[in-house]
Amino acid sequence: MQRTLVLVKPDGVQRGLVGEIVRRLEGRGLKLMALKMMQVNRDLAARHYAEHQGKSFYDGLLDFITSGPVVAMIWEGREAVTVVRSLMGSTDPLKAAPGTIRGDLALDLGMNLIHGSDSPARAETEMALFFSGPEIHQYDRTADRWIRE
Ligand code: D4T
Repeated sequence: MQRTLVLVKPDGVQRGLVGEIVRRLEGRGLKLMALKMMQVNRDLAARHYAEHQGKSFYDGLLDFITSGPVVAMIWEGREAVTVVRSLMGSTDPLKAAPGTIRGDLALDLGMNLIHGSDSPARAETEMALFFSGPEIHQYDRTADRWIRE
């Protein structure tokens, strides 16, 4: 079963949207495997956003993601990477469809509430950046027989 890393970014924590975002992911049927609130330091931010190094928005992006606590999560489910990305909506909230997290709750590219891994390979890298093995929970969820055929 596929897993993906999700971050509620500092704007989502400050705006009290952690519960709303978790509710949407849980409601879809995704399974929560790990969750913690944490402060992202500059080193972790640089490793997480390494692909953007050198771009015009890179420094601001690091300032933003380190500006307050985030809530980091691992979610599991069929095609979890794609499912989470579709629930998030487009990177630019102005282009995100209504019904998506960004399309319903955000306005600005630099304050887009949520991160989700953009490929299964990135998900593996990012999960290892944010979580150690014992923080990831293995458990049976009784509702799964009503979610998965
Ligand atoms: P993240 O990585 O935060 O989940 O966002 P996305 O996967 O949807 O988008 P991304 O990696 O292309 O961008 C990372 C992050 O940078 C901000 N950003 C992006 C920005 O401030 N200005 C820009 O021009 C772009 C492209 C928003 C998300």
